[in-house]
Amino acid sequence: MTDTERSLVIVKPDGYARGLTGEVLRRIEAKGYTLVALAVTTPTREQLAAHYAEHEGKPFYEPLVEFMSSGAVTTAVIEGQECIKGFRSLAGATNPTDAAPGSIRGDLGRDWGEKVQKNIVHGSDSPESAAREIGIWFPGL
Ligand code: D4T
Repeated sequence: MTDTERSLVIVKPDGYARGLTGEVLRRIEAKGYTLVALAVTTPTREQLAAHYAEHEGKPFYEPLVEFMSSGAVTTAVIEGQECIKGFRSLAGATNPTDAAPGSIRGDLGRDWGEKVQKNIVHGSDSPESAAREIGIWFPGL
């Protein structure tokens, strides 16, 4: 059996405000992943600067930080074999217009014509990102 893996999931301010936290968590649990940690918080700019360091300087960076700090989010750590890849598959493509039906973004998201894509969820993209991101949002874990 391969080692179990953890991923950091965020239900972004658009998803939280639309009452979609339960739906996202339902899909994670229905897939079979385990919820290891769960919190509701309003992200600080410091947390977001650390989380999105790779995007600093890109045209969508400021709108992204503005959007992500605009309200409450749900943060979660999930666990299971290959859950990083598995959750990104559940989430669908970054652009909700392109995201396949059946995925979170494909079923529940759309383009709102804004400078940043409000795409409901974030999921870590590698084991290294997951470890770094879990340290930002759940320093006690
Ligand atoms: P996250 O990181 O939120 O799970 O999204 P992705 O992994 O799917 O996408 P990302 O890191 O490349 O982008 C982070 C965040 O920025 C928004 N974004 C991204 C945007 O508004 N316009 C863009 O062109 C890109 C690439 C959406 C997600």
